[in-house]
Amino acid sequence: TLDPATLSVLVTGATSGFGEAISKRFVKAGARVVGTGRRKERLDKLEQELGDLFLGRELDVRDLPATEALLTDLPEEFAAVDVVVANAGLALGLGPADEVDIADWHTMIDTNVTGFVNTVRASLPGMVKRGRGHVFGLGSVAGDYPYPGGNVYAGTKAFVKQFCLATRADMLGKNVRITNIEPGMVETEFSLVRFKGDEGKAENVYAGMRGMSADDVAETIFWCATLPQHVNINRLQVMPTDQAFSAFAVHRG
Ligand code: NDP
Ligand code: 8X3
Repeated sequence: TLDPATLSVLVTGATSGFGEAISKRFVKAGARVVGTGRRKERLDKLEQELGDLFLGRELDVRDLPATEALLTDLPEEFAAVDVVVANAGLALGLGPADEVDIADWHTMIDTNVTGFVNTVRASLPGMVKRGRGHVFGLGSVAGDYPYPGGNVYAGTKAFVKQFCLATRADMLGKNVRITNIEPGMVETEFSLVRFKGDEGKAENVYAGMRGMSADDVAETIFWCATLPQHVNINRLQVMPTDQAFSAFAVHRG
């Protein structure tokens, strides 16, 4: 397996949820981690908690020049990024497509699609040059199974999936691995963001079931990243045991 202590990792969206747990998991194993997000105070707190192996950088992934500058301006010990977890993303709303606010759709597309490809595009040339790399895209079961109210969020995650698979084809022969992680329900700030701060609605999503934790997702990614370099997990779908599939819906007039 790959020695995690040799890895330099970039995690977008490290201020909460998966990104925070992923940063902690890699630091615990001795990797160097650059964690990004818009909330600087949370990055400062993580720097204090995790010490010299963690570097926090304020970044809005929608800003391509800032993303490119981040990659080129890293201190030497963090600069040779060989694992990128393009995790920053969000859902906004769960309403039907004919009613929701189109501004929310644009924010999701700008973040989950444009911001996501900004991160990947800015990272790939260095990895290809160094002949070693691994990119993780945070897809979702929402990119595989349609559900009411998923509309644009689901569309962005289907994009992440197909982009990861197609980019994997581009990376053939370059020793750069690409993995699309597709989690089901995980209790993070995800639903709080989706329901715009409504704590009751957010808590209801996970009420009475055993959801997965951000640590479960972090462990999954850590496992994929530390497999021997000749092994590429293309897609990994992971759900809580208490979540499964449903039948087709039928409208009877
Ligand atoms: P959280 O809301 O807990 O974390 C989201 C992270 O994304 C935060 O760190 C936030 O940082 C960051 N982020 C959001 N917008 C931007 C932006 N414009 N620029 C930079 N960073 C941004 O949610 P999760 O940890 O659950 O979600 C992480 C990823 O996993 C998302 O892509 C989500 O779609 C996906 N996912 C989540 C699932 C779940 O059930 N929780 C299941 C499947 C996939 P900040 O606000 O500080 O910028
Ligand atoms: C988040 C998982 O099922 O809430 O991507 O869409 S779900």
